Amino acid sequence: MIFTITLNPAVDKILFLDEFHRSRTNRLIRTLETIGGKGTHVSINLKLQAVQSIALGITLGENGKKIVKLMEGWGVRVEFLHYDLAGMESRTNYEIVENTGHVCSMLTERGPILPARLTDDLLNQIRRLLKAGDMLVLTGDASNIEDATIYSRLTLVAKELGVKVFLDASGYYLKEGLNSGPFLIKPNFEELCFITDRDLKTEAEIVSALKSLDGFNIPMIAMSWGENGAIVKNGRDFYRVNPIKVNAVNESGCGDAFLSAIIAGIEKNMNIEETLKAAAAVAAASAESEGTVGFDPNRAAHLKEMAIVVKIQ
Ligand code: TA6
Repeated sequence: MIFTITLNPAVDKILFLDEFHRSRTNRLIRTLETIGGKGTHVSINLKLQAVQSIALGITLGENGKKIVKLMEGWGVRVEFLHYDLAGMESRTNYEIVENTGHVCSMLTERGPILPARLTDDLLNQIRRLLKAGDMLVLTGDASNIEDATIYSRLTLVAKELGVKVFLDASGYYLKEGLNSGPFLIKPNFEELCFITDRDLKTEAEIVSALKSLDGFNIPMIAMSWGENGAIVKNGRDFYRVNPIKVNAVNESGCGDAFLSAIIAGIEKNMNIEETLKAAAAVAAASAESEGTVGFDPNRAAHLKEMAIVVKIQ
């Protein structure tokens, strides 16, 4: 079974307008409310690829109950730990989508800092639920957790149980997570520059930076590179995943979609080229949807025909 963990799930409020003007009243065209956070998105995107998963995480208050309802609305099995604690509500994130120039800007709340006993409960839950052969996806913001080693602790507990861990975090949470030896990490370009402390520019420099992480024994590293697609290390092999050009409406969430397709490919025992073509297609189809999550599976299947994956080493 695949489990996703969202330590800081959110409700996303998407605000559509023609063009954003600072220090003026901006009239919204319309708004859209959907599920936020990244583990939540991976579970939903897996569902759209006919792959079951169980969504874990911590929710708080009325907003937390709304998050669970939104997840169930997508038909995802949810086993969040929910708490009603005075003055504590799961966060709301805001995204401004400007039609002019097609710009998407995310404004994320930090949310309330979680008492340590809540993450202890989560650790006990995964000790109870996970077993050898399962996969665990750790992704998204964890700044609501004071312990910056939380992803390492979750990774070590899962590995002791014989579980494969997929880590998509940023900043210090990612750097700290390297030491626990996840099966896969998905840094974007800036995050790879940060964890390797290099000012990368070329594809060759990126491949060399990926090789410089060999000491952490991470079998797979998928570096998303925005409109340049992605560079993926799989064992000792390296692949360039070309982006598929589409009329993007909302690119937020494409990284979660890309990651979900890699996990779906591994779950379905697809070969690496087919898996990466599917990842490019699912990410592109996700960009065509107006929300921060979701895509048309038939459209993704069509786009996969156009996907180009090149083995570069
Ligand atoms: O990737 C898109 C998205 O998941 C949005 O839905 C928004 O909620 C945000 O990113 C959350 O990311 P964070 O890193 O804050 O967990």
